[in-house]
Amino acid sequence: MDLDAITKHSALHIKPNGLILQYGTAGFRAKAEHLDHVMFRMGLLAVLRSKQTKSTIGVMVTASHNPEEDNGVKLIDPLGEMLAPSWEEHATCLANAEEQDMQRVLMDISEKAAVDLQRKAFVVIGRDTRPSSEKLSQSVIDGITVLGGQFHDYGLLTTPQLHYMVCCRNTHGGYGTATIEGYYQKLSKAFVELTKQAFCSGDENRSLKVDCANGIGALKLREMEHYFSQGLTVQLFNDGTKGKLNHLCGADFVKSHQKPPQGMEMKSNERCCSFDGDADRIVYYYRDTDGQFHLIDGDKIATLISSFLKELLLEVEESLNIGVVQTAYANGSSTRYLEEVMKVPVYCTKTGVKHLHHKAQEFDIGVYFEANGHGTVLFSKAAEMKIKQLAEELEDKKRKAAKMLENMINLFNQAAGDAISDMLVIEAILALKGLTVQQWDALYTDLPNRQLKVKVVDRQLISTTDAERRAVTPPGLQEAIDDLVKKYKLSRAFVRPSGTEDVVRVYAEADSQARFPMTSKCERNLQW
Ligand code: NG1
Ligand code: ZN
Repeated sequence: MDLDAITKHSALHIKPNGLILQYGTAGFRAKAEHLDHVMFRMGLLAVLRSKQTKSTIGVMVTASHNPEEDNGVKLIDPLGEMLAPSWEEHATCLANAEEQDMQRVLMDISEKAAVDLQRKAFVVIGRDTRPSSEKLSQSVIDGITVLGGQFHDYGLLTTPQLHYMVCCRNTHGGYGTATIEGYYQKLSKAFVELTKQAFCSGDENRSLKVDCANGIGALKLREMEHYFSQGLTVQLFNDGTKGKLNHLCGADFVKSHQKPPQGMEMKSNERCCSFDGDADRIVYYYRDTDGQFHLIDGDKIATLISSFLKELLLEVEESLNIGVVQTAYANGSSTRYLEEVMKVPVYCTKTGVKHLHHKAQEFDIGVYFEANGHGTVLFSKAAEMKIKQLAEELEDKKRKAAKMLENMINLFNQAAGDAISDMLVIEAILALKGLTVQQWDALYTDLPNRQLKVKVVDRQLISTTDAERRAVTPPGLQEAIDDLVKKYKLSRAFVRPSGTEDVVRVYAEADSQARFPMTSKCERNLQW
C-alpha cells in the first residue's frame, strides 16, 4: 500500500466535517454533494474486497428511487450478491474515518479481513443517469487506482446489469458474457424462444406501456427493444428527455401513491408498468372501464411467477421444491393465497433484498419479491441440471414444459432483481397463459393498506423481532399496537426504523378501508 499516495489523493476528496453516514440496506445514500469522499473510499474498499475474495467486485453509483439531487454507492460481491455484512461495517468505518485516521483504518480492515495486499485487484463500475453520477464514479476510479487496482468502467448501466456483469466475470462466462451485448442476447434469446408458441397462435401484437422514471431504464430498454421486438412492442414514457428523475413517476411513486405516474397516457384496460430510477424494481397497473386505477405489485408478480413455475413442474412430474419469500410489507391476501390456494410455502424475512435473496437460496426454486416490486427467482445448481436433463430426455408436452423451464432460468437475472428481466418474464407468462392484466389482478384482492413515514428524533430507539413484525423497544409500543389491531378484522400493523432514510415506517392493513385504523385524521397528526 502506497500510504503517501493515499494521503495525497484523499486530500482531494475531503470528508465534510461532522458528517456521519451508514452503509445501509442499499449502501450509502445522501445528497450528492456530500458523497465525493465516500466514493473515493469505496474505490479503496472495493480493491481490498477484490484482493480478499480473489474476485472481481462491482461498484454501482446510484440512489435508485430517491430524488435526482441524491446519490449513493454500493459494492457488489463476487456472485453478484450484496456486500457481506462484516464488510458493510468496514465500509461504514472507512467512510466515517477522519482524514488523519484513514491509513490506520485501511490497515485495520486489511488485518481483520486477512487481505493479501500483494494480490491483484479488479473492480467494475456502473452508474445511473443522475447529473452527479459521472463525476462521483471518477472519484471511485481515483480510489481504485491509488491502491493499484485495475478496473473496467461500464459507464451507464442499470443496477441489475452491473450485478449480472460481476456474476459473469467471476463464473468465467458460466452465467453469461460480461458485456451489455451479452446481457441483451441472453435475455432476449430466452424470451423469444419462450414466447414463440404463444405468438404463433395469433397473439403477436402485444404491447406494453413502460414508465421509465426518467432514468437509466429508458436508455437500456431502447437499446434492447429491437432484440425482442417480434414478441413485444414497448412504448416508453418518462424516458428522461423532459422530466426529472423519479419526480412524480417511477415504481416507488406509483406504489406509494397508488396512482399512475405523470406523463403516462392510460386507456382503459391497457397493461402498463413502471421501473424505478435504476431499473431494479417493477410494478404493473391498469385502469378499468370505470376509470379506477389498479396496482399490481411485487406480491402479485411473485404469485403469477410461482404459479406458472409450479404448473410447469407438475407437467414434467418433477418434485423440485418451490418456496416464496416475502417481507412484512407483503399484503396479507397474497400470503393467504399462496399458502392456502396455491399450497406454496411462504417465508418472511427482514426488509432488504439481501435477506430475501439469502432465504431464497434454500430452495430448488426460490421466488422472492418485496411488495415494492424488487425481486427475482433463484434456481439451485441441482435444479438447473435436472431441468436441463429433462429438456433433453422427455418427449412431447413434457419436453415442451421442461424447455420452458430452461428458458425461464435464462430469462431471470439471478444475480439481482431486475425490472427489464422481470418485465420480460411477466410478459412471457401472460402471453403463454393467455391472461389479461385484469385476470391476473383478479387472482386475489389486496387488503386495504396504508404505509406512512414518521420523522422521529432517534429512529434506532425502535428495535424489532420476528422479521420486523413486532417491536421489542420502546416498552409498551407493541402492546399499544396490539390493542389497536385487535379491534379490526384481518388486521395487522407494525413499525420499524427505515434502513435507508431517517424515518420510522408505519404499516397497517385490515379488511376494510372504512374501518381502517389509520384514518386521515390520524395521518394529519403524524409528522411527515
Ligand atoms: P427501508 O428504507 O429500510 O424501508 C426501502 C424499502 C425496501 C428496500 C430498500 C432498498 C420499503 C418499505 N422499504 O427500505 O423494500 O427496497 O429501501 O432500496 O419499500
Ligand atoms: Zn432501485
